[in-house]
Amino acid sequence: MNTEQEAVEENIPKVTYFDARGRAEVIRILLEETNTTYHERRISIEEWPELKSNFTFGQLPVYEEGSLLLNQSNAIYRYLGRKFDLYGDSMFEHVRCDIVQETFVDAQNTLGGFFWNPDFEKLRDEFEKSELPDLLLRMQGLFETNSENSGYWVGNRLSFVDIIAWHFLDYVRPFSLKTLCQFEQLCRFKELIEERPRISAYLNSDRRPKTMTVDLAPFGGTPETS
Ligand SMILES: N[C@@H](CCC(=O)N[C@@H](CS)C(=O)NCC(=O)O)C(=O)O
Repeated sequence: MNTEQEAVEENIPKVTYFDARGRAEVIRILLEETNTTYHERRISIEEWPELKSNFTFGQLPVYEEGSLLLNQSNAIYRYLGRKFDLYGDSMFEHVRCDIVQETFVDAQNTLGGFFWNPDFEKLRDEFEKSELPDLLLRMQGLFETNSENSGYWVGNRLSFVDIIAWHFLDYVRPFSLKTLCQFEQLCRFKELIEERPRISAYLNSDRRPKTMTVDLAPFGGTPETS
């Protein structure tokens, strides 16, 4: 095992986040898929208040690679997309990656906001019946506009936004599998990603955090909801 100093010298990526999947999970999966050695620092909720001020933005995730230190999860995802050539093959595919990413930022904010809503239990039936199917229908509509019809969101090969899309769908799964299953194309896509050998190995490993969110969230912080 490399020491932290050796990791910096060797430019080994280091991901700092809480002990949950959350916004770091796309980063972890991109590193796993590309067979990249990486280190993690997982901060507990108890130790966070004391450590928060050590981080420039006071928030996580933080991604380090040698002297590079990056904040803002979506910028980190784009960086990894460029670094690993997972950002489409043309100008058009590049902007389609951006569109898909932005769409999932909106969707993730909606779903994440709902999972953290103190009135979650009061609102869950209505959300499941109307808002969630509307959201997934719009997603499936966007998925269908990939002219390559390849099973991926952009062009005919994997891009970083496939991992973002997968992560969102995997966030929906414990909340309402039955709603997700109504969207056959999205479910087929989800399986396609899960069948990739390195991703499958990661998903079934102890490396994967056990829960979607930290246990402060009304939904998502327990193994039963993950
Ligand atoms: N726009 C930022 C938001 C980061 C963010 O909200 N991080 C949360 C965890 S998901 C956090 O650090 N919360 C602890 C805090 O704000 O004290 C990003 O996408 O990275």
